[in-house]
Amino acid sequence: MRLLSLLYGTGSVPRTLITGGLGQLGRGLAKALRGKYGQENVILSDIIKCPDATVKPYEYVDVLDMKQLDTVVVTHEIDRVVHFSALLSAVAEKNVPRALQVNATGFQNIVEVCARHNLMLFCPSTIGAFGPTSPRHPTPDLTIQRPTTIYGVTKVYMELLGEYYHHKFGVNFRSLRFPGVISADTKPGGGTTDYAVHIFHAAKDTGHYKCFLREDTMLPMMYLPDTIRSAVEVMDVPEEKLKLRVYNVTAMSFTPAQLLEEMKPYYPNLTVEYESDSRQQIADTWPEVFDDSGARNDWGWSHGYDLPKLVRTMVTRIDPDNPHLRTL
Ligand code: AKB
Repeated sequence: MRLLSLLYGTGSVPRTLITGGLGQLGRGLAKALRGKYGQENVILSDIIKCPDATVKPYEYVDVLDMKQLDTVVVTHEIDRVVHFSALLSAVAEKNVPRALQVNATGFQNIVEVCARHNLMLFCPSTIGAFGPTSPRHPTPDLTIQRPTTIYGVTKVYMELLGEYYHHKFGVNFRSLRFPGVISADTKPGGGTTDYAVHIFHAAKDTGHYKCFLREDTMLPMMYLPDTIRSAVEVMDVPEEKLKLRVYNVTAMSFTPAQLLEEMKPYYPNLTVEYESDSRQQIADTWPEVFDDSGARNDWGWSHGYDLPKLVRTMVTRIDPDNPHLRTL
């Protein structure tokens, strides 16, 4: 805390505002940051009613309302913003105007507020920021980005606008391109990689899963605690180590068939039928293997969970009475 006080002023530590904080990533990141900086120094926010006291401090914040953003930043003396508000790939395709509002206008508002109040800004990007003309196996940090989804288009806009505000106005903008994020306690909200979470619940509840992607669809993935740690780490990287403002990060790549194979020892009777829908067209344009050597070399990123460890941990969290956990 003493070093933090030197950095952020006497007796103070960085105060963080998390937007879209009640989605898949917000609570986990808030917990990590609150452990590091103190409960009162991390403000979760979203546009739904505070669900319970454990998420507090909590504020209603609509990222489309500039005045409200200014007010919350000033009132809570915010130093950093983690901007999670966004529509994910599949839901964004179903409501393009809303995706443009939340993902593009919402980010414009946030980066402008960060410039105005001199705040650090972390905003995640995604494998979805690449498209059919990008190299897919592996996909490097710097390459062609011509996504064909509105989600991807708005995320490329976010990356470019963040970089522009960095060089034009000095905003300390940082971003990581996340792969599919697999979580046990929180659910993803309408993405193309969601099958890799749904299958664990279906395995426990019914023993059968209808997968909306083909069995050979390879996508990069990561377990939530690794995702959160990568965000915490990149916000702390000294400026001189950052060669990019936006880095790829990943942990593994697998197909639905490979995930099923890894789950079989825990669920020998699990059956999966494959019936691909519109999400298949999205997945077919995304990276299969993500090259995150930039993050590994420049600031020491390393993942903690590979596929076997991910599967065991998910089964332990979601289905703690699974009898095979004791013997495997
Ligand atoms: C999605 O599938 O839309 C997200 C992502 C990879 O960004 N999980």
